[in-house]
Amino acid sequence: MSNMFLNTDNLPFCKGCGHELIARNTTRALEKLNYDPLEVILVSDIGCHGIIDKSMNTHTVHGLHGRSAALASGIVLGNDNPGSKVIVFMGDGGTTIGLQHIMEAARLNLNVTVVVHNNYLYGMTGGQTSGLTPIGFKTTTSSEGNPFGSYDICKLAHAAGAAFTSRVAGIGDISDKLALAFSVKGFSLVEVLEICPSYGVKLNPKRKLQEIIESSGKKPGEWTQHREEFVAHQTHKTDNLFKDLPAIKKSFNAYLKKPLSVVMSGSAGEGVQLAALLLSTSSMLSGLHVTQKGSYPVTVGVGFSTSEINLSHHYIRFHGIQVPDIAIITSADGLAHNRKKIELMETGGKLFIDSSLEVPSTNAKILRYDFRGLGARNASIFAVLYFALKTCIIPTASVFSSIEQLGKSDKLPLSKFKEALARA
Ligand SMILES: Cc1ncc(C[n+]2csc(CCOP(=O)(O)OP(=O)(O)O)c2C)c(N)n1
Ligand code: SF4
Repeated sequence: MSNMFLNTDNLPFCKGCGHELIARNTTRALEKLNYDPLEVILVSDIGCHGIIDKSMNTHTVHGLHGRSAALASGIVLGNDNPGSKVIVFMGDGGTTIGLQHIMEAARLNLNVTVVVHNNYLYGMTGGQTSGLTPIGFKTTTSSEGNPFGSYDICKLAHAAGAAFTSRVAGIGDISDKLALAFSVKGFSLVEVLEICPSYGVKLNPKRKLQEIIESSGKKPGEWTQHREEFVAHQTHKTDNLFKDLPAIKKSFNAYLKKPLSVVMSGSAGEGVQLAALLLSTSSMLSGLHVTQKGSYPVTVGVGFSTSEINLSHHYIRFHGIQVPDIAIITSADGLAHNRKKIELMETGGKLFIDSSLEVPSTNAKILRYDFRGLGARNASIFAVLYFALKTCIIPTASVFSSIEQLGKSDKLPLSKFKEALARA
């Protein structure tokens, strides 16, 4: 791991992509400025640059295409931690799509830094022309070379009122240049120029970055002006959203040697999210820290329903799960949605799977059970009890207690569950 801001050394970009240089130099700049990762809020946009967020130890928010500057503006206006730093990552595509949002943040001089990853085209969707593609540059939608000139985003933001803007060639160590922008009180924007190896280099094989920069007429530079940053005077503070939630008191003991990641998946409408909540609650009743994240299609009543849960004796700073330690699969929808993850599971992992399902190839230990035999809507909930019984990580009593505490005792066939547990 290269520094405290990254949770991996293996960044997700194509080989030679300038986005990696920006990501690494951003983290280096933040280290130089002595930021704690949890003081930094990274708002990423749609595009290749945005896939960095899973690798960051900072707070991350993934916005809609072109809207990340607007999201960041809202965060700055609502956040009353003056020590925090809000950074926006955008591609040249998103910058063009959301130009007005950048102008507004610059006009108000909000305390945000926008880092424009200008690789002169839309990377993620196959290399189309954007408003920052220079004249003559070839893209998949302008095979003869872009016939139009590009926006000068630095000068536009400067004219709108940005305290600081700069244009930088994405070569070598640019961490000081980024640190300069991050230290500005008010709106700053850094446009980093790069070429996407997968499309830009292939479509413009003889051209080098320096030459493209020269001929584009948009050379590196800095534009500053003295303006007071805009600080919202909050007239009303929102109460802590957790204030009315009852605290969960430790009443059981967990047996867990190291942090554990669990993926639970079945079909929408079959109680998977409730089962995940029961696993989370019973784990907290057993003294563990827990994160829980649900995902399902927008058509909430059909298709898969998945929940990712992390359990640990310690504070959990990263809740992403790439390959789970435990997978609990109760239907064909859940299996289809998680097949790849299951295939990557390692020896030592455990796959709890309904006996009606075909078992995918995996190194995980297989535990089959007729969960659906207790009724489709009870399958995932009983699977949580079965997981507790077979792993002894949390006691089954903690699961029954969570059922009671969440007011679900009348709705679930508890005696049927107990009988099935006695037989299992
Ligand atoms: C509003 C909207 N329009 C289009 C898309 C499709 N889309 C996804 S990524 C992308 C290109 C991103 O290019 P850029 O912003 O330059 O970032 P890069 O991939 O180069 O990092 C597009 C057009 C989308 N997700 N949302
Ligand atoms: S497609 Fe281009 S922009 Fe996207 S990761 Fe690969 S090199 Fe980078």
